[in-house]
Amino acid sequence: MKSKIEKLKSEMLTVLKKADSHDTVRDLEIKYLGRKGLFVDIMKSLKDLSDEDKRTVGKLANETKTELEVAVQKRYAELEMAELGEIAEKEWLDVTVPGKKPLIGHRHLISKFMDDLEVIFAKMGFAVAGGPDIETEHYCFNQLNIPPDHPARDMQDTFWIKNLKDTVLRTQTSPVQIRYMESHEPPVRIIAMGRTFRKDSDATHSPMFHQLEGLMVDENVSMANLKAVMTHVLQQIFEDPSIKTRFRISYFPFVEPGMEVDCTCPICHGDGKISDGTPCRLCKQCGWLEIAGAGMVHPQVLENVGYDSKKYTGFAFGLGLDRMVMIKYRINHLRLFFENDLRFIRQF
Ligand code: FA5
Repeated sequence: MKSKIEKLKSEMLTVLKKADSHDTVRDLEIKYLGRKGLFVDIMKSLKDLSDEDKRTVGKLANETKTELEVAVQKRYAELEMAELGEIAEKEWLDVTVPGKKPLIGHRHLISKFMDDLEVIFAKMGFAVAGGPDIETEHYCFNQLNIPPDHPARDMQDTFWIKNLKDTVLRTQTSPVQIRYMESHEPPVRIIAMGRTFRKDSDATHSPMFHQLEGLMVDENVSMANLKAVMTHVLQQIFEDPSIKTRFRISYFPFVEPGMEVDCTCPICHGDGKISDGTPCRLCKQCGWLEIAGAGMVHPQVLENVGYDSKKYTGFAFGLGLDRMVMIKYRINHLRLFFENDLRFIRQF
């Protein structure tokens, strides 16, 4: 019996030494020392021995079992150390190497321009409102006096959403006027900025562009207020107090009268030529730049949202933001804004 114990011990120690993974050691532990293991078989057969042998052999068996248990734990520890050593070898790092500087991005020129506008308008008491890019025909056209058969719809040919009835990518920020007035009583003094979409594409027209809508409604709001606001805002945008504005009659179905707002060219200051006498290319020598659509809110639009058009009047305007950024930063093609060429973006 003693030799059986010794044999089992040396056999287990031999295989244990060769075990090279945690799982293999675990398998050996179960095979030899587990509840149904080979050692238990030996313990069971002790009962057939004489009392004297039971004592001596039993003692040997217990000692050997303890010895093997210790050997198993030692092997686990050895394997773990080896594994840690391997990780340390593979994954070492030199803490003295200078760190890598993360690339810090910045806001896109158009987003920055929008932030600046928000500040300019906030100083005049305008709050910021918003509306969805995907708009219903009801808000984008009908409520703005542009029914389905109106020719003004042709000027804003746009993208209709398949499978969503009467839904378009908004062609203008003007629907925010309606949404805001429907949920607020006058006085109203808001701007709304965001993406707008049309079926357009050339150097000064892109399928996606940005607009800023302005709306002020109260008792006694007049054209004089519109002129003052537009002039002040344009002087602030171009950081030039000598900028002048002019208002030319035009047509938008949701304002009456409607007009185009021009401002003096920030390069030639209205002269048509720059200081050395060369013709101004930005304004094509005319001295003026077309900047916005505007007008007094049509009484029908006020009635559409439940306002009393006898009591309240208002003005509205819509600025094309991309064009303004092009003028301010002398950028010659709209495409540059959306191509994501970092050489362009990092300049601003
Ligand atoms: C409008 O969109 C009216 N909603 C503006 C308005 C608001 C009038 C409130 C009256 C009262 P218009 O279609 O002219 O108007 O567009 C306004 C500006 O958007 C243009 O002056 C132009 O700067 C810009 N714009 C229009 N289409 C494009 C385009 N495809 N790409 C870039 N900018 C564009």
